[in-house]
Amino acid sequence: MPADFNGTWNLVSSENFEGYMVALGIDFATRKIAKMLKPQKVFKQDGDSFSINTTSTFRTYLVEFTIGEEFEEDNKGLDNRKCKSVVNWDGDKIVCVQTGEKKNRGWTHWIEGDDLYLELRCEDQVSRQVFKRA
Ligand code: VLP
Repeated sequence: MPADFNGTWNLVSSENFEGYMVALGIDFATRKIAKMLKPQKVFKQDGDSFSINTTSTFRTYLVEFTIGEEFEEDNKGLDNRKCKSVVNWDGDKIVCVQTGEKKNRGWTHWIEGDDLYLELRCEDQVSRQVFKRA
């Protein structure tokens, strides 16, 4: 049985989100707003099919994918760069590789206890976020 990410998750802590946003080239004014946000993630998972809807008072971002199937990602409302993305299982973690202009871009999600973890990577920056069930 693979991990079950289904549910609604609220951000409770964040580390080095600023460094990640700088690496992505997000402007100062947008970073100031973005780092105050407490986004919520709604995961819908049916086997290997996922949607992750990240919502906040400022912006919303929806990504839908099937494990192992490459897709075009537009990152609209984030850095607006397009990339080719693919998500795979690594044990009970889901690991996304986002191939495009930015080196070493991607993210990993996993569950530990009752918490959802997210590691965001871009170039030499890593941000870690923790979410709790709503
Ligand atoms: C953009 C960069 C903040 C900052 C400005 C907008 C949508 C894994 C994955 C789903 C992400 C999180 C993206 C963070 C990009 C910050 C608006 C924040 C709320 O999540 O769950 O694609 O990539």
